[in-house]
Amino acid sequence: MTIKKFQGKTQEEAIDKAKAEFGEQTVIMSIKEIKPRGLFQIFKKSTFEVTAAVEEKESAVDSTVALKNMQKSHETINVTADEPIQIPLASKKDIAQVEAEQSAIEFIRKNASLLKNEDMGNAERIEEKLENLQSILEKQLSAEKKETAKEHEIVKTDTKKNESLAFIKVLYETLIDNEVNEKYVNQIMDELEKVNWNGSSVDYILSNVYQKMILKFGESHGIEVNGKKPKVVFFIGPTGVGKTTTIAKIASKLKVEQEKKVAFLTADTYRIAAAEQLRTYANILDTSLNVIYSAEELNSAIEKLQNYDVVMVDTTGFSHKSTNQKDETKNLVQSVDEQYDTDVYLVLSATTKYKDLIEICDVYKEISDYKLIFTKLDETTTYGNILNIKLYSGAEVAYIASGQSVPDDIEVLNSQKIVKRLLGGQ
Ligand SMILES: Nc1nc2c(ncn2[C@@H]2O[C@H](COP(=O)(O)OP(=O)(O)O)[C@@H](O)[C@H]2O)c(=O)[nH]1
Ligand SMILES: [Mg+2]
Repeated sequence: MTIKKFQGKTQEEAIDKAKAEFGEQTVIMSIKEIKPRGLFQIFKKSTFEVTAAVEEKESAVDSTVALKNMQKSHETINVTADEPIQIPLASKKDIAQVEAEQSAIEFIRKNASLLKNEDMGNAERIEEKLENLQSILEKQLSAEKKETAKEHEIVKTDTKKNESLAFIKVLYETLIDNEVNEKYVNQIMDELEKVNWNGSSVDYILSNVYQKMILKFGESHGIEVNGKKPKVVFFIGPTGVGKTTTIAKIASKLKVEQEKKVAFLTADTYRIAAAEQLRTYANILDTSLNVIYSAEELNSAIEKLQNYDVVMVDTTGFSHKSTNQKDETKNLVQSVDEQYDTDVYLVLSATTKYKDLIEICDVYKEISDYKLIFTKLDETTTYGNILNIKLYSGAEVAYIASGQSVPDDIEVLNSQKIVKRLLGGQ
């Protein structure tokens, strides 16, 4: 499959351009209105951008006619709606394909609700669900095969293709709905093109995309304390993202679950209440807290903590536009003595806009390489930015936090859970 964008003054013009290049086989994946920007925007009209796809292999029957008809009246497929989806009939010739398409959509609705109904179970249960999807599909397909007369073979082959195409469209829209950046959605679809999806079962396509996305997330680890003591761990990031709360959560887990000795240092002397907030946690966790007022004090402070496993360093949050404070944090992180095993975590809120996250990633990269922690997943319904930023930065997403509760609301990223969620599960 090849995917490309076309622009036009009207939707029709953009679609026509797509057809002119891709031919009648074109499948319109999405239509986006681009509002004019700038000073004179009120005098300008919107333009339209169409994302179109085409299969490279020629097929005996035009398998996309029905799908395109459906798209004209249903820009998005509401996979959760209870009422059956009506597909407008183009001509008698297409009826068989339209029926096939309708059964495909019906089928996808069932699969989608299966994904949606499941709670965030453990990895095995997710795999189990994928297997369930497969067995449901196999039953449906074998039932179809039995009732198929020889003369209908072509249409049935085509039904499979329609199913695949419609399902790919649903996946595409689900990822976009979850705010996975279009660039990355197209990348995933391009990779799918390399496997032989054509006529593959819906379940085959789903597990393929699922596995590819899990590979994109890669491995995630919590803080590992194996090497030389103490390990020094910095938490950097914008104001209010949850650095201090995250430190308390992780420290508590390290202490209780791994019986590690944890000490706190804070360089956040910018706000009066900041050190006090960490002191409160230090008291609850019965751990030591030292305040450092300059980068020069860092190594002597760590030196006094030689019998601790981990020293967690809280820093002043700063806006990615503030160069002064960036330099201070950079000095601090870079002044740590080389003898210490060091980790730097950039803490980001999942509620921050994609564009700002990109800028934050860039600015904090000047301080150090980092791993990522996403907080406030409980405050957003779309997790696309976690994948976007993972792919943009190439950094490991180590932890995710989904609430204010210390220490419960944090965990090492489970890519299977996140991917399932991005694919429409809950
Ligand atoms: N809803 C929600 N709130 C969080 C989460 N993590 C931190 N917070 C809250 O965000 C606010 C700022 O947290 P804080 O740790 O002081 O942020 P810092 O300025 O980066 O140190 C506090 O009210 C926290 O309780 C989270 O995962 N979900
Ligand atoms: Mg703080």
